[in-house]
Amino acid sequence: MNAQEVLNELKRRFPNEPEYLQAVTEVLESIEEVYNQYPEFEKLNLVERLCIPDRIFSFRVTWVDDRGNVRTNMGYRIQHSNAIGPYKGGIRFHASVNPSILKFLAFEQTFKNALTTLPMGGAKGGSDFSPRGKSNAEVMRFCQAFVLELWKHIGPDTDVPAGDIGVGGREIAYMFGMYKKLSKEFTGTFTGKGLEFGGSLIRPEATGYGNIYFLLEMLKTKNIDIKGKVCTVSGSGNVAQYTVEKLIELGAKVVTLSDSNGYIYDPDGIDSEKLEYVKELKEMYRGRIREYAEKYNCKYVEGARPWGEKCDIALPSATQNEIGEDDAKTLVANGCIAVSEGANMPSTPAAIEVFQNAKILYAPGKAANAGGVATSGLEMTQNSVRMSWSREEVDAKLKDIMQSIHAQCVKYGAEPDGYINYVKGANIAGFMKVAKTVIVQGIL
Ligand code: NDP
Ligand code: 2IT
Repeated sequence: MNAQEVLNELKRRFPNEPEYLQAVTEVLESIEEVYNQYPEFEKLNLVERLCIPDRIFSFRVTWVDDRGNVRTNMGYRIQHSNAIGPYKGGIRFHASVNPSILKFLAFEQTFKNALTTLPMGGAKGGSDFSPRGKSNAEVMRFCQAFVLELWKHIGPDTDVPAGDIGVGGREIAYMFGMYKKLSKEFTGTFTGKGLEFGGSLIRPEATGYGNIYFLLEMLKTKNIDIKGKVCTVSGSGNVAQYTVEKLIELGAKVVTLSDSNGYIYDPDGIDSEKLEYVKELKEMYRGRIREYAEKYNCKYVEGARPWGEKCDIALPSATQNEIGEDDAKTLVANGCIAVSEGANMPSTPAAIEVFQNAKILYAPGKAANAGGVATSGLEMTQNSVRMSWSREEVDAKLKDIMQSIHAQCVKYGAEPDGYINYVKGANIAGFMKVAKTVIVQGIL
């Protein structure tokens, strides 16, 4: 089967998995040209083998809420590929989690991890449990119940989970604690751990910082200075916060943040003091972004995303499909020159087409947000040698990795007119690395 036939077959077999099919379609369309140059791929059925995960675990998670009621949620771990290293990828806790979303994330993770230059396979897991509105004790009991099932399938050289939406330092610590108790071993099986028990400096910052390091590389290709640029950021969680932190440091002006209820617009720009408030609001009080607008007396728009606000650079950092075709048209019409994705697959295929047709700088998540998992890889290395590197060392390595990912995108994505198609570049570089490895390891 050629790439198009495989895609049709996947559509027939998994009709109820739109996010998975969306991610697969994007990759297969952009590798088709290269794929056709390798006739041996077809006989080996390589595309199908790379699109279907190695295995999927699903299980019931049973826990007790604060009122003594017994509750259930679904738990999942999708191990997509361990061709180039142990399975590696985050855990998402959000009411919307389902197999299609986790399959798209595990698939993307495999090629993203290949781009990092570090030896990591791809995986993703999670639950339809939402930590929002739950007490600390409830979150702890849920995390423990989740790991009671998950622990059998993970390990420092098998599969190493980390955070994602709804899973930050608090959840990782609870999961790590339970894993340690069950396995009777203190290992680096989770990344994003607290600094006191094996975590790496810069891991919390890494996805946001990495996205800006990637953005700087893109801007450099056009000799554009980031200083003074107006930026819109969506989300207000881990990725959004450290994206804003780096932008402030570099002299850019961030005017928006959001959560699932709405967005704030602060025309004066979010400064360091306001950002500290956001971090406290989100991490300690677990409040809503609306409260920012009340405190700083600025605009709050309920039920909307920030893409209608005029900006030079947009940094989607919340969730998948948060920029639709109309949003993309508005961004371009308002003079946006660059979109760099902190979130995974935040732009719909139609939105990506708008950005590329307008020839603006556009970086897909699997390239731009790879700094998070790359620094997880650095955490694994530090755990293996039982050492901790300094902030400067980790930050320098993160910068190097983001520059290397950018170079791979340019190598495989530069078009005859000079426009860099980062989607094509990232997909070809990631896919070819995994594909060649799968071939030499035999039919498995
Ligand atoms: P957090 O849980 O810390 O923050 C998520 C933010 O996005 C919150 O503000 C949340 O609002 C908002 N959000 C979540 N779901 C939705 C939704 N359905 N609609 C609108 N807003 C939503 O997660 P992260 O910052 O870690 O993750 C953000 C994105 O970055 C995700 O796409 C994730 O996959 C990706 N990513 C994360 C990495 C990491 O290291 N953490 C690495 C690479 C990518 P609310 O509080 O209302 O839910
Ligand atoms: O989407 C991602 O790359 C992450 N959520 C981070 C995964 C990791 O293993 O650090």
